[in-house]
Amino acid sequence: MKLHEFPRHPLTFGPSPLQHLERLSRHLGGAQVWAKREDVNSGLAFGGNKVRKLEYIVPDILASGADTIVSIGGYQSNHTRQVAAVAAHLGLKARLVQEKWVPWGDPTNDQVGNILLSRMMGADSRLDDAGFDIGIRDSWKQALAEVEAAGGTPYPIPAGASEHPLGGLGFANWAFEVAEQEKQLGVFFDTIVVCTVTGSTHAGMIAGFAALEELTGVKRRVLGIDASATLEKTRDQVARIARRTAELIELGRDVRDDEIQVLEGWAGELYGIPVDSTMEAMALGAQLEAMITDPVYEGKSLAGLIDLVRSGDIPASSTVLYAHLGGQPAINAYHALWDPAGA
Ligand code: 5PA
Repeated sequence: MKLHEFPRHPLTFGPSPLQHLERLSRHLGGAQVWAKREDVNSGLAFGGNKVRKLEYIVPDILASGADTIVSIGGYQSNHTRQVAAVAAHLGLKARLVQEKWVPWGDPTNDQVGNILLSRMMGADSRLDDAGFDIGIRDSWKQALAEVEAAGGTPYPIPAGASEHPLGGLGFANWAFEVAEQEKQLGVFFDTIVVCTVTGSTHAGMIAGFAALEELTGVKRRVLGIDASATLEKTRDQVARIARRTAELIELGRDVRDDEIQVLEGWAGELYGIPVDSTMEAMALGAQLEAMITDPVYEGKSLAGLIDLVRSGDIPASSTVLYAHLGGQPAINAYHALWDPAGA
């Protein structure tokens, strides 16, 4: 099937806004930097990148007759909050496994921000001690079995919806949305910068921009900035999902290796723990543009963009698009980073 033939259940306001980050661009003194704001893409509990992925998964959820969506993430998972939101919106239940993905000492880490929102929306959110891993987890399989044993009908959505067969479609479509907005605004983004962890956001973009390249002959760079700190797993997952999504939307050729670029250098040692470059990027975004980013994902990809522009790897002649994928609710669990009294 071609991409536009896949059923899509609308959960977003429409195309997400594009914003020219003029003060940040001037400060960096190189490429023109724009943002596409998935952090304000929906009215469902602050939106974010998972809402877009879920637009293509909801028709399958509804067709399955399930009454409970079962998913997984860290304590401060944005993904599980968006699953809880979509479940509430559809009148379904959500059973969420929240693992201890981040060794972060804040005593409210499992109480505020995303997890608070999920609970407020009625999700059955349960903590699990397991550490970070983007793969398929036993705790998630067990939650599925428990829902069934209790007489429910579960619908499984793995971490970040990435391993779901339809998980790449939302951001494949994002590429076409960008192309449409470029026409309206008279701009062209030769480079896209996106945070990547479970992989289907970046992978979907790779498939979508490859399909666009087939139609127009125009190439661009889609740079994934690793924020997993488990680089090889993320790289494998991005490549696999990009190829799977390309096949699904009938790209008609293989995805080339040069189209799959997951860059390292900004994740730090551990998923979920900010480093100096993350802190500087978050401060620049907030203080120059009032654009709020989080220390787990978007602060790290913004740090990547800033360095690539400063070093000229993204040249001054470029117009670069930063995909802001959301994630702000988690900052509540990281308040110590800005506490004047120190962490
Ligand atoms: C997440 C993911 P992918 O997982 O599709 O690579 O997206 C990375 C990403 N930015 C980027 C934000 C704000 C994100 O929330 N979050 C996960 C979560 O559980 O929230 C899937 C890890």
